[in-house]
Amino acid sequence: MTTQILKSVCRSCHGGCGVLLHVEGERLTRVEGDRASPLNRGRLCPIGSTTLDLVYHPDRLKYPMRRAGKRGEGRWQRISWEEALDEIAERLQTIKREHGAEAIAMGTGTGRHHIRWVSRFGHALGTPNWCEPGFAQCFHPRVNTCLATFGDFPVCDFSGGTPPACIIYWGHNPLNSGPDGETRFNALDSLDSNPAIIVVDPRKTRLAKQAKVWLQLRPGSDDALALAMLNVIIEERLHDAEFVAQWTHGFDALAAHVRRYTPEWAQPITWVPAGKIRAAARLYAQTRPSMMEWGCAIEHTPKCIQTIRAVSMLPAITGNIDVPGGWVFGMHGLGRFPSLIENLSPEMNAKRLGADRFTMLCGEGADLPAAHIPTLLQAMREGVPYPVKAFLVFGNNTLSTYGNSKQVHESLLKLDLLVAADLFMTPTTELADIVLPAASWPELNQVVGLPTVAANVLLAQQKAVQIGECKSDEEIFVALARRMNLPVGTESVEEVLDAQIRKGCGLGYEELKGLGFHQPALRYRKYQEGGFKTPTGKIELYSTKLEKWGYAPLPYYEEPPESPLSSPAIAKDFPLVLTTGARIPFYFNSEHRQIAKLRKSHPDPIVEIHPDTARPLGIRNKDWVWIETLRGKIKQKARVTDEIDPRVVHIEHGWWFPEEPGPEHGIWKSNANVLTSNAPPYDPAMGTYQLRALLCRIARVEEAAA
Ligand SMILES: Nc1nc2c(c(=O)[nH]1)N[C@H]1C(S)=C(S)[C@@H](COP(=O)(O)OP(=O)(O)OC[C@H]3O[C@@H](n4cnc5c(=O)[nH]c(N)nc54)[C@H](O)[C@@H]3O)O[C@H]1N2
Ligand SMILES: Nc1nc2c(c(=O)[nH]1)N[C@H]1C(S)=C(S)[C@@H](COP(=O)(O)OP(=O)(O)OC[C@H]3O[C@@H](n4cnc5c(=O)[nH]c(N)nc54)[C@H](O)[C@@H]3O)O[C@H]1N2
Ligand code: SF4
Ligand SMILES: [Mo]
Repeated sequence: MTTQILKSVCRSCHGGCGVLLHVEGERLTRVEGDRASPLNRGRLCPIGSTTLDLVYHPDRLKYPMRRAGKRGEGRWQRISWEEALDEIAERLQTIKREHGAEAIAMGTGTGRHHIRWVSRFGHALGTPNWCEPGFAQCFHPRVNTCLATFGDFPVCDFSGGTPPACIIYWGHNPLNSGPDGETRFNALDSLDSNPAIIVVDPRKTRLAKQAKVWLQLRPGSDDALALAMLNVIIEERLHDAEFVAQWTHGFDALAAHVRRYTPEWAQPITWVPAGKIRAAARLYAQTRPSMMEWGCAIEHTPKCIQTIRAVSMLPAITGNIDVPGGWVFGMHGLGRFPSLIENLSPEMNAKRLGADRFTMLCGEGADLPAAHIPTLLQAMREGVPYPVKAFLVFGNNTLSTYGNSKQVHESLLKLDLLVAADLFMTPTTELADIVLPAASWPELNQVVGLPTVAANVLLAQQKAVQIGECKSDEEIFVALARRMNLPVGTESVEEVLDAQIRKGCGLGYEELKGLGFHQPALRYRKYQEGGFKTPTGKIELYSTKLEKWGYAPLPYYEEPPESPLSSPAIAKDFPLVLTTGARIPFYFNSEHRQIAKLRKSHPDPIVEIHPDTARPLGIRNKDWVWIETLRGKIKQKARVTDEIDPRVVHIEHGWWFPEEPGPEHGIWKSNANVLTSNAPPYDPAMGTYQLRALLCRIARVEEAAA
């Protein structure tokens, strides 16, 4: 049989690695890294390498199903797509008629191929309520903050050929996780030129071991640390005075503001010695060009917008902006996605849950406004401020990755209609009324511009195989929009893709498919052509936008609500600082536990504990350990290691056990979000809740219970 080879792009994480899909007849036989791709040069990570095991996994959902017994009873009836779409369309029309379109909410997961299609369908339907667990907690706080500060979203210049002299990794471990919308291979290759490394991380990661300066901070104190570094750079006049004078707004106000935030002030807050803070600030400011690699760790505490603002000012005042080997703005090679938000009236936009408070998540300050999850869950549970009756989840294991899983469970049970599209049965799809079988990435057509927002490289994804009756999420939305006779959102998927790339770079989808990828030449110092896209035309150290929206125009320090400093009474019973969710190279968030080869490499959830903390509690390496917070208790397996501060424990997130019986599949055993809270206070602008830097206590699990 002849083998056909299709160029495509892996999307098992946020994506990016170029691949060659080998197809024999109807079957995908090999997934090979594409050596021509600038994002991976032929390499694939463990997850990408097991794509065939994902596509052909025996547990894949292959046809639509309707719940046969009570909700969550685990009894299902196979139905046709016709029946599934008819039933969903009819039930949505009824809810819309009786409660208004806003009573229907859409949900999805992080940065997937179809993420923008979820909000597009919601907007076509007329509802402003769509959400994603990362929108207030991951990446989008950085995007929206940078849009306010810089007028665009900066990314690391991995592709321009100028190596960085210094890289600072702030709460980010791209060797395990891959930066958002880039690939880990570029991050790995950037180490080849032997840059000076600074790491800000409570755990001694591989990068921390290689670092010139490792700042082992207390989780949740990133704002204090960033402010102290700004203090040192400005007080010692290590900033780029010329760039600052010409291209920033509010430097004098910032300088006066950070004078109080000395390294000596920061030491007891951050647990980092003042001398180390000074050393890091000096090294960073004096070694140029330098890259800032930052991650979601700074977005998992309330008040994240001000933390991000403070961290982002380090590259700004040192002039590492839009320069070779530094932070650069993108070429935006992909046109704007047609979100159809214009289909919502101003009144409907104002009804978005959270829009009354969180301008940078739900309103004018958001690149793409989304609903505030805790407010949405409350609307499901209590009908306040108005009822939400239906939730359509396309690619998110809600019980696993939203904060406060027990409350999420309670909220989902109150719905009239829960529809879930996924690759597999999960503890969340088990609660649905209708389950839809989604196509995985080699089964669908798409385009992607990476890094996300910047779109310096455009890649085409193409359908290589058909599995069962699976449909791509995009196709499901088009089919539903047509069935419901919606006024917009009914064009074919390929029409939308084609128009979007044509707008960005002039190529059509078919042409891009043939090329595999397209990389427009990167230009630097683009701000010289017309300033920064902010109200003042400069980088706004003092933010006129935040001020206008009623938020602090200069960054400040504030303790997370649950911490040894802010809640010493809780700390008496829960003395350890808990951080969660450092990424695992073998899994993407809650996924892939059913892929045998990956599971073999990382069979159990791991809690990291320092030997001095473990010993008095009788905890040895590989013991199962209870981890308990005010919200609840779970168990994970101990890794006793001096690579973590004795006052901190780290647990993994995303754990459930596909091999255990449904409907729960062990979701309550080791799930980090049994321990987290989604209660206020929230970030005033973004509505962010606290997923990390909480308080906990630990105990050995006795043999019988293990
Ligand atoms: N293989 C794989 N890749 C992934 C993912 C995955 O699940 N698996 N998930 C994707 C997603 S959704 C995201 S958002 C990114 C996340 O990717 P990253 O941003 O890299 O996130 P983490 O690895 O969680 O965080 C990096 C480091 O932050 C440290 N850290 C923990 N708490 C704090 C703190 O309070 N302050 C600071 N400064 N550091 C802290 C952790 O010890 C960890 O080493 O990765 C994406 N890529
Ligand atoms: N405690 C704690 N909680 C966290 C985090 C943390 O660090 N700590 N991290 C947070 C962050 S940064 C993020 S981004 C979120 C991640 O949260 P999500 O991105 O929502 O990740 P999952 O919950 O794993 O949901 C992904 C689901 O999509 C399914 N899927 C995969 N591909 C497709 C597809 O093409 N179509 C469809 N329909 N389904 C598909 C998978 O099988 C899986 O069930 O978690 C957040 N939650
Ligand atoms: S890093 Fe992401 S895109 Fe690359 S092979 Fe792994 S899962 Fe696929
Ligand atoms: Mo994320």
